[in-house]
Amino acid sequence: MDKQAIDALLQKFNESATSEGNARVKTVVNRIVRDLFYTIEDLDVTPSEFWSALNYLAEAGQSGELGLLAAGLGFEHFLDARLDEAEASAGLEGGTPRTIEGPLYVAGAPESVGHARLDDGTDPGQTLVMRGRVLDTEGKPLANALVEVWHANHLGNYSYFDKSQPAFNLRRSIRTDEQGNYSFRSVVPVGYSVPPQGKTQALLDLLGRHGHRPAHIHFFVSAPGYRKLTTQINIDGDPYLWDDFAFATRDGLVPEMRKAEGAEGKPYGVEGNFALIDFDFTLLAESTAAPATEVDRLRAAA
Ligand code: MBD
Ligand code: FE
Repeated sequence: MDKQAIDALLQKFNESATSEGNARVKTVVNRIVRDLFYTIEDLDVTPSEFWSALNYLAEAGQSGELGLLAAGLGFEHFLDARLDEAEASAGLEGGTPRTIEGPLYVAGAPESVGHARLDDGTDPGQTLVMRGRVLDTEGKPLANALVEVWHANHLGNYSYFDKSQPAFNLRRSIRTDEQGNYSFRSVVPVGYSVPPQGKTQALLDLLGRHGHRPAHIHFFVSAPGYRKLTTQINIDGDPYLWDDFAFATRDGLVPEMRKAEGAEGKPYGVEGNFALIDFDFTLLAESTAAPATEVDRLRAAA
């Protein structure tokens, strides 16, 4: 079938509408269906291939892996790249780079002011202290900003999704103090890998790709009057640092991790050697000239 014939067929389908519906949904769905019809035509997709794809999506949904798939196919990074572009066009510059949220945030983590300990002392990972300030683009510290942090344990697993970990292990919400400072004590995370027997890995295999992420720490940083920042920092030296299956590593998000002595960390009660990361977050002032950075997305809450 040529494209004109496909368009004529779709035109007839669309004429079957008997009520107004939703204009935005109609525009987007009609476009996607048309593009998929073209794809089926151009690539001569067989009926069996079509049903296999549909079944694949159904199974990925049933096993809760669609968020993982969105990251692995680069959709999440693409949405970031578009937000970056929109901000640049609006002249919004100088903030900490954003990078993807991923599917493993859990709302409701314990909140504290200034400092938090994220681990409960049972995780055998190397002790980590991370600290810094939340700033505006003029370098002015922002008091009472909220730093939400979450990361994997020494096995690359996240609490809540990994039921062997205590509730909110390695997840906290920290308010900056009067000087705009935050700090936390935790353990150095290890990179995540998609479930090896899952639907995401099955597709990655067919694409000749791996499902590994380099070790990273997630953040939401927010303050009234500023654009919410969704980002991550990476642990330098990870073999997958620039080979992330979710394409989230960015310049500016790989801080140095120093070896520090207990004395340097005394305020946090750390004995002996530990890893130390200094990292400031810079928030852009809120603006209506670019799309909102607060994203509606179904998230777990505990
Ligand atoms: C993660 O930890 C993650 O951050 C992403 C983006 C996907 C899967 C697991
Ligand atoms: Fe993650």
